[in-house]
Amino acid sequence: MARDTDALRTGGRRGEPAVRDGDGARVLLVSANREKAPHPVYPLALDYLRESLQTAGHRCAVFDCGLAENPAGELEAYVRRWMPDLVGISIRNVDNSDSSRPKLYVPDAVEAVAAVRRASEARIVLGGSGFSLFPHELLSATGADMGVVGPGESVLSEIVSRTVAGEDPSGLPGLARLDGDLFAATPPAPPARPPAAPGRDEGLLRRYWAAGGPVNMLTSRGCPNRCVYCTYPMLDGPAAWARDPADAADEIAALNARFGVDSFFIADSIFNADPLRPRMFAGELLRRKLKVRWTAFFSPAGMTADAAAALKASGLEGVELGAESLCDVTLRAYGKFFSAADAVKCVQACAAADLPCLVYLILGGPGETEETLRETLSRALELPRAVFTVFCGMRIYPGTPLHGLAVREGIVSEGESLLEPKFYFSPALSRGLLEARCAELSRRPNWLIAGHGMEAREKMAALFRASGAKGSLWHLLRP
Ligand code: B12
Repeated sequence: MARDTDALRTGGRRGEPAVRDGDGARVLLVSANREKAPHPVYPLALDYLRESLQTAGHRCAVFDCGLAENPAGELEAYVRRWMPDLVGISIRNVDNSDSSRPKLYVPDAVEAVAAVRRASEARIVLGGSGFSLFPHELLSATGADMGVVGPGESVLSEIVSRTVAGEDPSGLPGLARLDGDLFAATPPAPPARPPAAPGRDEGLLRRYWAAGGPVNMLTSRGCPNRCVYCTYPMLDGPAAWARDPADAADEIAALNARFGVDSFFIADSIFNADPLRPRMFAGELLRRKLKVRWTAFFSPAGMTADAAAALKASGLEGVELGAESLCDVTLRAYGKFFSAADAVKCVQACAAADLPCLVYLILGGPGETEETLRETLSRALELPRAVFTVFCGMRIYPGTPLHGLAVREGIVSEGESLLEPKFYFSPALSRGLLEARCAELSRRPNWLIAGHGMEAREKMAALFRASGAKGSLWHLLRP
């Protein structure tokens, strides 16, 4: 599905052959993501990129592979008609981080680049979280001209301006290139402070909302933590910016009034990294008397029943809790700064406020033993009214402390590519035992365990969505 966003604004030339305007370049932004689970995710990155390109005087169109029936064919045809000067392709996911049922998305990106190449000689620039984690591998797999590691909004518009002026973009922050076997990348830019709210692509937004997933938005960027396996601080920087909660609430009010959207996913790395902001945000929503629901990723430390009640009153429909383990030994090995008691208190606080809570667990990572696993699971089974989402083994990402550990322990070798996912399983825990425990737990309706009956659950969720259910659905599994 494609949109010329200028045409949306002016009612003009969608799909017509390109006519040189003399006022900036024609940039096509492509989202390569076709994943529909747990819900189709609106390509928010493209709004940030488009906003900055249009501010710099360039003309933008958007093509979303996730909404196309025949993505490669439709993209090729669109490029032939729209004739972009440069094409930016966003690669959000490379795989689903699931050791038991790995799904690889790189072929979708390779297909998108090939489709553009068949239709045009336009420069192709890659970006997105998936690209940022594997720039060398993805430039090599796709043959794209260059890519941007990290936040792309200011860099992409600079690349476009320089490219149309016939200048070399070398040296721009995060610019990655592959020349023969020679890979070079400059350090990424910190995420630029965004506009109060990025302009949305109306057509896309309506289609995503009709598909039923919560609509995403950001209220902050950056992650101050250093969990051993996690990519967030690399993707977002340590603590980049936080919007005024009043601006964020205004964005919700505007999307609600304009599109009728009433379910939102705050896509911040950790929504309560600053413990004061959630209540300020909730206060702003309450002040506007909005009838909306929202969800976000929370860290356990500091949640009280009072805070949970205040957040619930503002429309928080569920806390997505990044606990990962409920055993202090394992939490320390995972690089967490909170304790098992913090996580338990957080779930209890949510239950006391009748606020649904989805607890994320990663079982079998570094430091896990039979004993630590038993401790986590017995605590989990005592938690009141929680839903669990469980991954077994840890996806190893380049440049993380886990990667270093995996090399030292001989689980992966030093220069080995991790694009095809590799997982760390604690050598001190039997895989058979872990599997057996997961198989048992997966019979409980409130335990979502990767590799254990998830296809059936995803089908069920798709049926619910087809019958009009909107927003996050996991809280329907709450005991
Ligand atoms: C929120 C989130 C979710 C939510 C999304 C809810 C929603 N409705 O939005 C949920 C929980 C549903 C989810 C699900 C999944 N997620 Co997720 N998610 C995130 C998270 C935390 C934020 C993503 C986001 O929206 N960021 C805000 C936008 C604006 O940033 P951005 O997309 O990175 O774009 C910027 C840059 O990348 C760059 N850029 C982007 N595109 C382009 C293009 C060009 C040309 C250029 C130059 C630059 C550029 O500029 C943009 C603006 O600065 C990231 C981790 C993170 N901190 O980034 C993981 C992350 C993207 N998810 C990931 C994964 C794997 C998934 C899943 C496949 C499964 C899973 N196991 O979680 C599913 C897939 C869902 C789908 N349908 O695609 C991985 C992807 C890496 C990988 N292994 O492939 C990440 C990076 C986390 C991780 N494990 O490291 N996710």
